[in-house]
Amino acid sequence: MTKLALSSADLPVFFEERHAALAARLTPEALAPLAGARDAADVARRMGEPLGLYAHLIPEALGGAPAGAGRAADRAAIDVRSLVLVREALGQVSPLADAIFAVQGLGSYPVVLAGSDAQRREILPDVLSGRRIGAFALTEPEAGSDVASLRTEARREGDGWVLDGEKVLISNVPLAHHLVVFARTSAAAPQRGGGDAGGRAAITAFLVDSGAPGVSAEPLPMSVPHPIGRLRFEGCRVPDSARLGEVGGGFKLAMQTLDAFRISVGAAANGMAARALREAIAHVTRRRQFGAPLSEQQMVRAYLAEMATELDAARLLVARAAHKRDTAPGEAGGAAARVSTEAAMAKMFATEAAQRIIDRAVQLHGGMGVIEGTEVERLYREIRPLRIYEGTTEIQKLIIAKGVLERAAAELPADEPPPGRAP
Ligand code: COS
Repeated sequence: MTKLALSSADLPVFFEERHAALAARLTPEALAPLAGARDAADVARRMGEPLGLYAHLIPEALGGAPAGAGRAADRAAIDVRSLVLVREALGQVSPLADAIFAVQGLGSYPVVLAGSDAQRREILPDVLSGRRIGAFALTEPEAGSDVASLRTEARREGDGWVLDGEKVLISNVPLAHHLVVFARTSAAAPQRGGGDAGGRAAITAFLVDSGAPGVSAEPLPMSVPHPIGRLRFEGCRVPDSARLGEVGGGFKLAMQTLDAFRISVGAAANGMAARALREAIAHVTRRRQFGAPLSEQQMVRAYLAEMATELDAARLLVARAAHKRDTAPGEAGGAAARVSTEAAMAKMFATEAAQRIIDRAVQLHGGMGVIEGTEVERLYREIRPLRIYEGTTEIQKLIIAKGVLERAAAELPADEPPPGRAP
């Protein structure tokens, strides 16, 4: 492999010179130590040093990469287009590295966004170097898509909090040094669908050491190499200074984090799809059947046409969402613009398209496509979790529909009835 397929080359309108410089550093040779590696701890360390990839998760003021002109006032500025390029590259070279990188982001961005100066200084320089790995402990056995119904409890006791509950399907658990834990801080009972003081408004985030007394972890085996596990909190005592942001601010913090990182899930899917397309092209041009290379067959060409078009459409949606997130005027105080709808479109379309593209690549390989260890067989297993994690395709559809309806309502003249309603 001489070059990786990265969007900054094909879609320069969405990217800047510094992105081209980053893309030039993301070569197969530079990332070769990650390719095929199965030791998650080693992969996690290497992405810190020597590769320096975690710099794209940390604001420039704390030693991270610059987020571009006009973002100086935003103390939480990270550049989502850089995340897109890194994850497109990792998706092509090592989906294991990609997953660890993404969760390092989920486990540190809440600190970037809402951490006190002390928390930021304690955590982020070590995240940057890879000496510290983070995890994002949101999902529970009874609260996956329905975040607002989570049950892990944080009880006020003295000048601190006591955490009790269980988290499951938490990536990076076997490696993580710190956990961003979302817990219920109100006495009100959780309610399905949240939406009131018993749901969203009762959730608070905490920064918890994975080795703290009262925390236990258990790995869960997955169908692909991926560090993931279960966490139990039993009388886990933390000081109030472990709180991340406001009491009751946890739901919004989780959503803000997911908004930024969902775009990059689409990018990882595009990387895996690009790799599958390349493998498929190599195979059909080499493999001869009926006296000619497979690539001479019209049906094979139709597959290639669909795969390439879907991949380009996905890359456009991802680049659009990332560009808007990085450049659109945000909230007062310089915070990034909200791009929930565009992020959900990018995540949903790219992951679904990648699944179809990789499935076609398997089909084009014939029987070899299902032999364990071939590239397309591995990609077929690696792509599957992306349609689920950081919000399922079905949840993305809810977010998109809500955004579209809100936009339509906002554009209506005041005296017109909402769409679908009789005057
Ligand atoms: N930035 C800032 N605020 C946000 C936000 C964002 N990106 N997203 C939501 N909010 C705010 C909303 O503005 C709203 O606040 P107000 O009540 O003050 O208006 C509040 O949060 C609730 O938002 P929303 O109405 O969209 O929430 P819903 O309860 O309707 O839907 C879903 C929530 C289902 C979309 C959410 O629970 C979700 O994303 N679930 C999937 C969770 C997930 O991805 N899990 C994987 C875990 S990580 S592997």
